[in-house]
Amino acid sequence: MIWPSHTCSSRLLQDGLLLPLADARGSVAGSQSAPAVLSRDSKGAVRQPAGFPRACSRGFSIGLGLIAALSGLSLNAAIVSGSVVLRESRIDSVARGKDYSGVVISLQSAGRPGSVPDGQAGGAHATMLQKNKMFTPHILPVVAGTTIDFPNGDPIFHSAFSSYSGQIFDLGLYPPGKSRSVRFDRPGIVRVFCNIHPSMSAIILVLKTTFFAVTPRDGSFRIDVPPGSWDLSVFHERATEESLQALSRRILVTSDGLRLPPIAVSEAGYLLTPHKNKFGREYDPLPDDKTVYPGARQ
Ligand SMILES: [Cu+2]
Repeated sequence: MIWPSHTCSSRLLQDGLLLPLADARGSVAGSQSAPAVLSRDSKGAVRQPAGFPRACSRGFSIGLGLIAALSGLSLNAAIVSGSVVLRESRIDSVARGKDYSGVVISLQSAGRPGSVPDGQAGGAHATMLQKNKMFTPHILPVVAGTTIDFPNGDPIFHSAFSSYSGQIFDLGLYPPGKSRSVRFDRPGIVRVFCNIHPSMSAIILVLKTTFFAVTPRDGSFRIDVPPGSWDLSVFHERATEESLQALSRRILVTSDGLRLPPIAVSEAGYLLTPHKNKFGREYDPLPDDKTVYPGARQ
Protein backbone atom coordinates (compact mmCIF):
# COMPACT_ATOMS: atom_id res chain seq x y z
CA MET A 1 0.00 0.00 0.00
CA ILE A 2 1.33 3.43 -0.89
CA TRP A 3 0.94 6.22 1.60
CA PRO A 4 0.52 9.81 0.46
CA SER A 5 3.62 11.85 1.05
CA HIS A 6 1.88 14.18 3.49
CA THR A 7 -0.75 12.96 5.87
CA CYS A 8 -1.84 13.81 9.37
CA SER A 9 -2.55 11.55 12.28
CA SER A 10 -5.49 13.61 13.52
CA ARG A 11 -7.13 13.64 10.16
CA LEU A 12 -6.54 9.94 9.77
CA LEU A 13 -8.24 9.45 13.09
CA GLN A 14 -11.16 11.59 12.02
CA ASP A 15 -11.45 9.39 9.01
CA GLY A 16 -11.29 6.36 11.21
CA LEU A 17 -7.94 5.20 9.94
CA LEU A 18 -5.86 5.26 13.08
CA LEU A 19 -6.57 2.72 15.75
CA PRO A 20 -4.72 1.18 18.62
CA LEU A 21 -3.33 -2.14 17.49
CA ALA A 22 -5.17 -3.77 20.37
CA ASP A 23 -8.44 -2.69 18.76
CA ALA A 24 -7.24 -3.69 15.35
CA ARG A 25 -6.63 -7.20 16.58
CA GLY A 26 -10.00 -7.49 18.19
CA SER A 27 -9.95 -8.14 21.91
CA VAL A 28 -6.31 -8.31 22.87
CA ALA A 29 -6.80 -7.44 26.49
CA GLY A 30 -3.75 -6.11 28.26
CA SER A 31 -1.82 -6.02 25.05
CA GLN A 32 1.39 -4.03 24.96
CA SER A 33 0.42 -2.88 21.51
CA ALA A 34 0.37 0.71 20.53
CA PRO A 35 -1.74 3.24 18.78
CA ALA A 36 -0.65 2.97 15.18
CA VAL A 37 -1.77 3.24 11.62
CA LEU A 38 -3.66 0.38 10.06
CA SER A 39 -0.99 -0.84 7.74
CA ARG A 40 2.06 -3.00 7.78
CA ASP A 41 4.88 -3.17 5.30
CA SER A 42 6.28 -6.31 3.71
CA LYS A 43 8.41 -7.00 6.76
CA GLY A 44 5.44 -6.78 9.07
CA ALA A 45 6.41 -3.42 10.53
CA VAL A 46 3.68 -0.91 11.19
CA ARG A 47 3.63 1.81 8.59
CA GLN A 48 2.75 5.32 9.51
CA PRO A 49 2.35 8.42 7.38
CA ALA A 50 5.16 10.91 7.14
CA GLY A 51 5.51 13.77 9.50
CA PHE A 52 1.82 13.82 10.50
CA PRO A 53 0.94 17.36 9.53
CA ARG A 54 -0.81 18.73 6.48
CA ALA A 55 -3.46 17.41 4.21
CA CYS A 56 -4.49 13.86 3.55
CA SER A 57 -5.47 12.27 0.30
CA ARG A 58 -9.20 11.84 0.28
CA GLY A 59 -9.22 8.94 -2.15
CA PHE A 60 -6.61 7.23 -0.09
CA SER A 61 -8.60 7.87 3.08
CA ILE A 62 -11.73 6.39 1.61
CA GLY A 63 -9.73 3.34 0.58
CA LEU A 64 -8.39 2.73 4.05
CA GLY A 65 -11.75 3.49 5.61
CA LEU A 66 -13.22 0.76 3.47
CA ILE A 67 -10.54 -1.65 4.61
CA ALA A 68 -11.26 -0.77 8.22
CA ALA A 69 -14.98 -1.23 7.68
CA LEU A 70 -14.50 -4.58 6.00
CA SER A 71 -12.33 -5.68 8.88
CA GLY A 72 -15.13 -4.86 11.33
CA LEU A 73 -12.92 -2.46 13.27
CA SER A 74 -14.07 0.18 15.69
CA LEU A 75 -13.65 3.67 14.24
CA ASN A 76 -14.38 5.57 17.44
CA ALA A 77 -12.28 8.60 18.15
CA ALA A 78 -12.76 11.37 20.65
CA ILE A 79 -11.23 14.83 20.67
CA VAL A 80 -8.96 16.04 23.43
CA SER A 81 -8.61 19.81 23.10
CA GLY A 82 -7.25 22.70 25.09
CA SER A 83 -4.78 25.54 24.99
CA VAL A 84 -1.37 26.42 26.35
CA VAL A 85 -0.21 29.78 27.68
CA LEU A 86 3.47 30.62 28.25
CA ARG A 87 4.30 32.52 31.43
CA GLU A 88 7.40 34.33 32.74
CA SER A 89 9.03 34.49 29.31
CA ARG A 90 12.10 36.67 28.85
CA ILE A 91 11.53 36.72 25.11
CA ASP A 92 9.74 39.89 24.13
CA SER A 93 7.88 38.44 21.19
CA VAL A 94 6.53 35.68 23.39
CA ALA A 95 5.51 37.89 26.28
CA ARG A 96 4.10 40.78 24.25
CA GLY A 97 2.98 38.96 21.13
CA LYS A 98 1.41 36.09 23.03
CA ASP A 99 3.24 33.62 20.84
CA TYR A 100 2.51 30.27 22.43
CA SER A 101 3.79 28.14 19.57
CA GLY A 102 6.07 25.12 19.73
CA VAL A 103 4.67 23.36 22.79
CA VAL A 104 4.18 19.62 22.32
CA ILE A 105 1.23 17.89 23.99
CA SER A 106 1.33 14.10 23.81
CA LEU A 107 -0.97 11.36 25.03
CA GLN A 108 0.27 7.94 26.02
CA SER A 109 -2.25 5.20 26.65
CA ALA A 110 -2.38 4.77 30.44
CA GLY A 111 -1.36 1.43 31.81
CA ARG A 112 0.54 0.53 28.69
CA PRO A 113 3.85 2.31 29.10
CA GLY A 114 6.22 2.01 26.21
CA SER A 115 3.29 1.16 24.01
CA VAL A 116 5.22 1.66 20.79
CA PRO A 117 8.34 -0.50 21.10
CA ASP A 118 11.40 0.62 19.19
CA GLY A 119 11.17 -0.04 15.52
CA GLN A 120 7.46 -0.66 15.40
CA ALA A 121 6.83 2.50 13.42
CA GLY A 122 9.21 1.35 10.68
CA GLY A 123 8.58 3.09 7.39
CA ALA A 124 7.41 6.39 8.86
CA HIS A 125 9.11 9.47 7.45
CA ALA A 126 9.21 13.09 8.49
CA THR A 127 11.12 16.08 7.11
CA MET A 128 13.25 18.76 8.72
CA LEU A 129 14.18 21.29 6.03
CA GLN A 130 17.37 23.36 6.01
CA LYS A 131 16.34 26.70 4.51
CA ASN A 132 17.46 30.30 5.09
CA LYS A 133 19.99 28.98 7.61
CA MET A 134 17.21 27.55 9.74
CA PHE A 135 15.84 24.10 10.47
CA THR A 136 12.10 23.93 9.77
CA PRO A 137 10.15 22.97 11.76
CA HIS A 138 12.09 24.07 14.81
CA ILE A 139 10.21 21.56 16.98
CA LEU A 140 9.48 18.19 15.40
CA PRO A 141 7.76 15.46 17.42
CA VAL A 142 7.84 11.96 15.90
CA VAL A 143 7.04 8.47 17.09
CA ALA A 144 10.02 6.20 17.75
CA GLY A 145 11.08 4.38 14.62
CA THR A 146 10.55 7.39 12.35
CA THR A 147 13.16 8.28 9.74
CA ILE A 148 13.73 12.01 9.36
CA ASP A 149 15.03 13.48 6.12
CA PHE A 150 17.14 16.65 6.30
CA PRO A 151 17.02 18.18 2.78
CA ASN A 152 19.31 21.15 2.14
CA GLY A 153 17.15 23.82 0.46
CA ASP A 154 19.77 26.57 0.65
CA PRO A 155 22.41 27.54 -1.95
CA ILE A 156 25.14 26.79 0.60
CA PHE A 157 26.39 23.72 2.41
CA HIS A 158 24.84 22.64 5.71
CA SER A 159 25.28 19.85 8.18
CA ALA A 160 23.12 18.35 10.91
CA PHE A 161 24.37 16.74 14.08
CA SER A 162 23.43 16.05 17.67
CA SER A 163 25.95 15.32 20.36
CA TYR A 164 24.18 16.65 23.42
CA SER A 165 21.45 14.27 24.51
CA GLY A 166 19.06 11.75 23.10
CA GLN A 167 20.17 10.03 19.93
CA ILE A 168 23.63 11.11 18.80
CA PHE A 169 24.22 11.44 15.05
CA ASP A 170 26.31 13.39 12.54
CA LEU A 171 25.28 13.75 8.90
CA GLY A 172 28.42 15.68 7.96
CA LEU A 173 28.54 18.56 5.50
CA TYR A 174 26.46 18.27 2.32
CA PRO A 175 25.71 20.47 -0.67
CA PRO A 176 22.61 22.34 -1.88
CA GLY A 177 19.82 20.11 -3.16
CA LYS A 178 21.02 17.02 -1.31
CA SER A 179 19.32 15.28 1.58
CA ARG A 180 20.48 12.92 4.30
CA SER A 181 18.42 10.89 6.74
CA VAL A 182 18.49 9.46 10.23
CA ARG A 183 16.15 6.97 11.84
CA PHE A 184 15.22 7.81 15.45
CA ASP A 185 14.51 4.74 17.53
CA ARG A 186 15.20 5.94 21.05
CA PRO A 187 12.55 8.03 22.79
CA GLY A 188 13.91 11.30 24.14
CA ILE A 189 14.89 14.85 23.28
CA VAL A 190 17.33 15.27 20.38
CA ARG A 191 18.92 18.70 20.02
CA VAL A 192 19.97 19.31 16.42
CA PHE A 193 22.56 21.80 15.19
CA CYS A 194 24.51 22.67 12.04
CA ASN A 195 28.25 22.49 12.52
CA ILE A 196 28.97 25.72 10.65
CA HIS A 197 25.98 27.96 11.38
CA PRO A 198 25.52 28.53 15.11
CA SER A 199 22.09 30.11 14.58
CA MET A 200 20.69 26.83 13.28
CA SER A 201 19.06 24.72 15.96
CA ALA A 202 16.07 22.44 16.29
CA ILE A 203 14.60 19.85 18.59
CA ILE A 204 13.36 16.43 17.63
CA LEU A 205 11.11 14.96 20.28
CA VAL A 206 11.07 11.17 19.88
CA LEU A 207 7.89 9.87 21.50
CA LYS A 208 6.42 6.48 22.33
CA THR A 209 3.08 7.45 20.91
CA THR A 210 1.52 8.62 17.68
CA PHE A 211 -0.95 10.83 19.54
CA PHE A 212 0.50 14.33 19.84
CA ALA A 213 0.12 17.92 18.70
CA VAL A 214 2.35 21.00 18.44
CA THR A 215 0.76 24.30 19.36
CA PRO A 216 0.50 27.15 16.84
CA ARG A 217 0.85 30.79 17.98
CA ASP A 218 -2.48 30.82 19.76
CA GLY A 219 -1.44 27.85 21.90
CA SER A 220 -4.40 25.69 20.94
CA PHE A 221 -4.17 21.95 20.46
CA ARG A 222 -6.45 19.12 19.46
CA ILE A 223 -5.67 15.43 19.48
CA ASP A 224 -8.02 12.69 18.33
CA VAL A 225 -7.74 9.52 20.38
CA PRO A 226 -9.84 6.46 21.09
CA PRO A 227 -11.80 6.94 24.33
CA GLY A 228 -9.99 5.69 27.41
CA SER A 229 -7.46 6.62 30.04
CA TRP A 230 -4.44 8.59 28.81
CA ASP A 231 -1.31 10.08 30.33
CA LEU A 232 -0.81 13.65 29.11
CA SER A 233 2.72 15.06 28.83
CA VAL A 234 3.90 18.56 27.95
CA PHE A 235 7.19 19.53 26.32
CA HIS A 236 8.47 23.05 25.84
CA GLU A 237 12.08 23.86 25.02
CA ARG A 238 12.20 26.86 27.36
CA ALA A 239 10.70 25.15 30.41
CA THR A 240 12.56 23.22 33.07
CA GLU A 241 12.12 19.47 33.27
CA GLU A 242 10.67 19.81 36.77
CA SER A 243 8.00 22.30 35.74
CA LEU A 244 7.02 20.13 32.77
CA GLN A 245 6.86 17.07 34.96
CA ALA A 246 4.44 18.90 37.24
CA LEU A 247 2.11 19.46 34.28
CA SER A 248 1.78 15.80 33.36
CA ARG A 249 -1.50 14.23 34.35
CA ARG A 250 -3.81 11.30 33.71
CA ILE A 251 -7.00 12.11 31.85
CA LEU A 252 -10.13 10.10 31.13
CA VAL A 253 -11.46 10.58 27.63
CA THR A 254 -15.06 9.56 26.97
CA SER A 255 -16.67 9.20 23.57
CA ASP A 256 -17.81 12.83 23.96
CA GLY A 257 -14.18 13.95 24.05
CA LEU A 258 -12.55 16.17 26.63
CA ARG A 259 -11.94 19.92 26.80
CA LEU A 260 -9.05 20.62 29.17
CA PRO A 261 -8.61 23.82 31.20
CA PRO A 262 -5.76 26.10 30.01
CA ILE A 263 -2.27 24.69 30.64
CA ALA A 264 0.14 27.36 31.93
CA VAL A 265 3.77 26.59 31.10
CA SER A 266 6.38 28.68 32.91
CA GLU A 267 9.65 29.75 31.28
CA ALA A 268 11.05 30.79 34.67
CA GLY A 269 14.42 29.22 35.31
CA TYR A 270 15.19 28.77 31.62
CA LEU A 271 18.69 29.93 30.69
CA LEU A 272 19.73 30.41 27.09
CA THR A 273 23.27 29.11 26.80
CA PRO A 274 25.26 29.12 23.56
CA HIS A 275 26.02 25.67 22.22
CA LYS A 276 29.33 24.39 20.84
CA ASN A 277 30.04 22.83 17.47
CA LYS A 278 30.34 19.08 17.06
CA PHE A 279 33.96 19.19 18.17
CA GLY A 280 32.95 20.85 21.43
CA ARG A 281 34.54 24.13 20.32
CA GLU A 282 33.18 27.64 19.78
CA TYR A 283 31.87 28.46 16.31
CA ASP A 284 33.90 30.67 14.01
CA PRO A 285 32.52 34.18 14.45
CA LEU A 286 31.75 34.76 10.76
CA PRO A 287 31.55 31.65 8.60
CA ASP A 288 32.43 32.51 5.01
CA ASP A 289 30.09 30.36 2.99
CA LYS A 290 31.68 31.33 -0.34
CA THR A 291 35.15 30.32 0.66
CA VAL A 292 34.30 27.22 2.60
CA TYR A 293 31.90 25.70 0.09
CA PRO A 294 33.30 25.85 -3.43
CA GLY A 295 30.82 25.00 -6.14
CA ALA A 296 27.80 26.13 -4.19
CA ARG A 297 25.49 28.56 -5.97
CA GLN A 298 25.17 31.95 -4.34
CU1 LIG B 1 24.29 25.32 8.16
